[in-house]
Amino acid sequence: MVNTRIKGDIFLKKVKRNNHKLLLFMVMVSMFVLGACGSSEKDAGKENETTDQESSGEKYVIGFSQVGAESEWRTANTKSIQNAITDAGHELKFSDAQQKQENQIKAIRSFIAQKVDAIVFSPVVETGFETVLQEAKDADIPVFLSDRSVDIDDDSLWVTFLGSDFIEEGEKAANWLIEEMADVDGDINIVELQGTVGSAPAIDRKKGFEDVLAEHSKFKIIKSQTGDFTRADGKEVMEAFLKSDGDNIDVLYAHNDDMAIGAIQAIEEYGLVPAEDIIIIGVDAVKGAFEAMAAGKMNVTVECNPLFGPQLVKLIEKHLSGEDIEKRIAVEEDMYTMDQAEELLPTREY
Ligand code: GYE
Repeated sequence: MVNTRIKGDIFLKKVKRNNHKLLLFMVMVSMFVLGACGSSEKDAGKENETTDQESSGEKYVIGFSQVGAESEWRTANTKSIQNAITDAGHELKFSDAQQKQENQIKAIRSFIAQKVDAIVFSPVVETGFETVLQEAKDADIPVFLSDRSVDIDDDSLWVTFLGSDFIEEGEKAANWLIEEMADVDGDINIVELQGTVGSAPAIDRKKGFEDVLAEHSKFKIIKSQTGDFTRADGKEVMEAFLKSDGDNIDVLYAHNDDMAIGAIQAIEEYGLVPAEDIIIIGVDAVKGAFEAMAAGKMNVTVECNPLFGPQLVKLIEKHLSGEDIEKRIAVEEDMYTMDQAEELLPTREY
């Protein structure tokens, strides 16, 4: 039987499982439409608007150790932070770690040796940075954790962590799926593409998703493997999933949109219809996901806003001019479904 999509909020989708064919109507949830503007660069800096006047006007040297260039999200985040630093008149020392921890440790040591005024650090993984962060502290150089956090007990090793709540993102993905599948009886088989092993977003997006689904026994995660947050790996791992589980897969949960987009290609090459035969859930809400959703190939993406450069720079200026700032600052986020994609695509900033 061929699936039929009805334009508008309601569409018909077929879910295949254990040789049974089930039909279900799904009401696309429009409550997520609220406040799409939460992701704008302007909003990201809103919290600290008043500090504009308070800022001492001093110029600082800021070292920025970035994870890499693995995704659309990362590219947008790098630009946002670089521009915010230089636009404010500060000097930027930038290092791309190419997703390798040892490169980050070297970069931070080099920033310390150069006696920068502050270090911005997006840790590729959560563990193994105690020693180098202690070295920064001993040298009296404040460290600002950006985007990803570390799993270290001594929180005096950094000033603040500015980034998203990844557990909440995983929970949002699971809650959307529960609602979407409310009328389906029987097992729903999920494959999961994890982000970089040991990274905060991979650990937390997995946990948030699993914890919510644990209360609903029909959801089964039948395969879960890393795709390292890249399109190429997302495609390759999805190919392997399809090879072993083919027509049994009902849902793909990808920890970022790039992996989802790579997987969509694998699904099409395998001869299945993405977003119909297999429901596709991504995270980030990058333009590529909006394009895939507008083309009817992806169902939903949970927003993770990378445009917090201005907010971060204000925090650095505040701290260096002696003001107190909170230890944890979250970025506000939303989520978007296929039916919103065409309308919102032109307004997306990343
Ligand atoms: O979701 C992914 C990127 O740390 C939030 O890293 C970030 C994640 C983002 O590679 O696309």
